[in-house]
Amino acid sequence: MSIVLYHHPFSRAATVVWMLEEVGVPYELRFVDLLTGKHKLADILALNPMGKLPILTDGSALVTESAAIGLYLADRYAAGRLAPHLDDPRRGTYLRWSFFAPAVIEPGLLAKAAGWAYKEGQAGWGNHESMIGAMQTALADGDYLLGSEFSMADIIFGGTLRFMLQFKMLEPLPVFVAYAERLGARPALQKADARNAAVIAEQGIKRG
Ligand SMILES: N[C@@H](CCC(=O)N[C@@H](CS)C(=O)NCC(=O)O)C(=O)O
Repeated sequence: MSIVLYHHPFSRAATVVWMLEEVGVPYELRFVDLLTGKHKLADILALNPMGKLPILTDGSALVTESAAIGLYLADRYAAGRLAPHLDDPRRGTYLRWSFFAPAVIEPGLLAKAAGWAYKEGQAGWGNHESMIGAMQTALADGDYLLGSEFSMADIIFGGTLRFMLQFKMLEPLPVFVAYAERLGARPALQKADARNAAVIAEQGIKRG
């Protein structure tokens, strides 16, 4: 099998399983035991010097960073379906919200939860209220970020939003909750949840 996902079900790799299920390509999951530090051993560091998951290999291609993995998979295997074509004007919106999740939502909500002191004009995530406002704007024009059409951007942005809601790091505004529920109803997400649950059972692991 050409696609290998280095995976642990309690990591962002769980969302990459959802990406792969939406894309619909065969893939192998290779379990890396984060709980016993296997991600800091030489074989993993050779793939990702950060010693972090997820890591995806596809033949000779190597991709780390969840958002980059999503964009890679959509361009490579689902162009025109999960990623607008390069000359499609919606490509700007697609990239905009795909980058917004790791660049703004993740650090912004972490900064708030941890009570970091920072200068709003210098931090790329700005202030909390403007971030929440931007997220509402992103979801204002339809069921998905591209309106009526689901795309990989919804997995990247929506996966982060769902995680942050689940761990109560994001206020449950009706627009966020409805979007999270819409995503939760997708068969590919349910298949991914089942696949992640099977690994949890197989490995006999529990959340700390
Ligand atoms: N920016 C990275 C973050 C990767 C990351 O922090 N992964 C966590 C699991 S979700 C990890 O491997 N943590 C183990 C560690 O850092 O020791 C991405 O989006 O893929």
